[in-house]
Order: sequence, then structure tokens, then C-alpha cells
Amino acid sequence: MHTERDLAIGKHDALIVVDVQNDFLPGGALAVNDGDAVIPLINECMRLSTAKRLPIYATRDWHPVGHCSFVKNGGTWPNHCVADSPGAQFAEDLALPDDVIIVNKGTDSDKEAYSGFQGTDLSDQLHANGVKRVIIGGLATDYCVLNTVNDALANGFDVVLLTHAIRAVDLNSGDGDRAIASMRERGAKIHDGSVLTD
Ligand code: VGL
Ligand code: ZN
Repeated sequence: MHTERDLAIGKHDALIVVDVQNDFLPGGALAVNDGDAVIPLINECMRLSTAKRLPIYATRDWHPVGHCSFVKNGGTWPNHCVADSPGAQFAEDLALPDDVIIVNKGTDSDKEAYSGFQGTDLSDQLHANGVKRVIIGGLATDYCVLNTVNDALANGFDVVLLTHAIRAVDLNSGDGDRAIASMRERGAKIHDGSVLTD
């Protein structure tokens, strides 16, 4: 698969950190295998972004207890990321800057919202900030990353997907790899995150 070797970030770029929350980390209610491995690279990206004064958005799953995605309410997932609960907090080691812009999603009981754009003003905020390209990492590849990337493309943004900074649920084996292939087909640029440049 073709990947860019260097990623130079600059003007008109923004970073979107997807759902790096306790419930998606090992030991969490909806643990993503190796989920905590995304944190160092995302921290590095946030450091570079902050140095360049680029905006950083952090989405979080922020469900009411009666959320339709929970098994007890007829959905497919165990209870997770209940608003204000410890499981919904950002990972402790995630070095979010003070001026991070937090985007809550999945806040309506009767609507699933895997994408950070769904039911939020993220697209308007990005456009208002002059953002043209978004750099995306986080959890989980086959759900919230996939849908956030697709909506970013649909809203007219260029997308760089940091494939070393995402991990999949893989409910069916290969889901994560198929998600990456489909994001790439839709136009997301793949970056393996090994070389970030100033
Ligand atoms: C997610 C399943 C349910 C995710 C959120 O962040 O990818 N997955 N809710
Ligand atoms: Zn959820």
C-alpha cells in the first residue's frame, strides 16, 4: 500500500483525535485491543500541532444511560462512555492542550453517532477556522474513525489518516483492514506516522 513517508503539517491543517477514552482502552467497557498504543503518536502530533498553533479537536463518545446502542436498550454494545462517567474520560496519558476543542457526540438517546461530524457543529467550526485538511487518529478504526474520516471527506476536507495511531475493534476479523482500504478508496491519504516533520 502506498503511504507518504513524510508528513509536513502547516497552515490550514487541524488534528482530530477520535475517542481516546478510557472505555476504549484495555480494561475498559468496550476495550479495543492495543488501544493505548495510539497515545504516544497522537501526543507527538499534538505537540507539533501546538507548536504551529494549529487547532486540535478531540471527539468523545458521550452517551446518556438510555442510549440506543447499548445492549440493554436493544443495541449492540455494552454500556460505554456514559456522559461524565470515568469510562468516558479521556485517557490519562493523552496530553491534550488547554485549548483543545472538545466535541461530544452520541448525546441523543435515540441516535447512534459514530462520526464526530454527526449531530455536531464540527464541520462549521473547521470551516470557520480556515481548515482545509484534517489529520485523524484514534479509536476505533472500524467505527468512529471510519465514519469521521468519511464525513470529513464528504464535507470537503482533505484527510490524512495516521494508520499507526488507530486500532480496530475487529468484531469480524479484517474489519479494521477493510475500513482502512475503504477510507483510502474514498480519498483519504494514508500516513504511517513514522516521520513527522516540521
Ligand atoms: C465506538 C462503538 C461504539 C468508537 C463508539 O468510538 O469507535 N465504537 N461507540
Ligand atoms: Zn458509542
